[in-house]
Amino acid sequence: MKKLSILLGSLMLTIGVVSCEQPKTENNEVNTEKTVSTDAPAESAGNPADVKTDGGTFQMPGLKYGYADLEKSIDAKTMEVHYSKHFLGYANKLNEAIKGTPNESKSIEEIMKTLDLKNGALRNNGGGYYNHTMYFATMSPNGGGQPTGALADAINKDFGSFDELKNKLADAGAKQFGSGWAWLVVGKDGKLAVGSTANQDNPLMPGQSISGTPIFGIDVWEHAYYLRYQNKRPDYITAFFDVVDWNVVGENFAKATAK
Ligand code: MN3
Repeated sequence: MKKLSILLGSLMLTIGVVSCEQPKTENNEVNTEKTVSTDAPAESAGNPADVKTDGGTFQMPGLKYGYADLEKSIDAKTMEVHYSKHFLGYANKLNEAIKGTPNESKSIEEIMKTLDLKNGALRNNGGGYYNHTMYFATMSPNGGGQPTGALADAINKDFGSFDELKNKLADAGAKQFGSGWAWLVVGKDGKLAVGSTANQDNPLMPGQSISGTPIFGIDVWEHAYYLRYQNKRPDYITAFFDVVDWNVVGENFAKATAK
């Protein structure tokens, strides 16, 4: 009897361990594999070029790649929903928010710099438009690798190395509480700096903990990564570096430092 209860006890323990721990790791692994190998092609039916605003000052910028082309880091469905639903929503609501106001004739950068933080619609949707324009433009299927030229020199000077910059960006993204963005900016002093902002705020807006001209931003809202990475934001950030187009970031750097 004693033997039986010990046997039963250890059996229950085994079941307990299996049912508690296995799904965690297995689900994530299965999801990742599934997304990469089978789901993605069928889901990549949408065409970014078909995504248009309802009219107004600001339009969708388009993508230089298809939704499924960044599969190594981000699944097609996430890309499609992010661009054709979230980004489009910000663009339409931004156009609504500025209709009939002096902001209609301003650039998005000017709108950000002169923003009244109490204007919630303009703050969220103007920020959403500016941030996502930069985000989607700095990704490429041929991304990854390292920055070159003047940007690489500045990174080495201001951070010590490219790896150190990546660590700082990953840290800023991981530590941002709730939804937000991790940024690489050129500060007023001409130096590169890393920080984060909440929601759709950005370093062009007044009153942020990091100030300057953004040249690169990582969207750390769950909608940017949840399908594949679930709660593992740091894994998404690590994978994101494999699709960063450092040439575009380099162009942003050149513009930001040209004045
Ligand atoms: Mn987003």
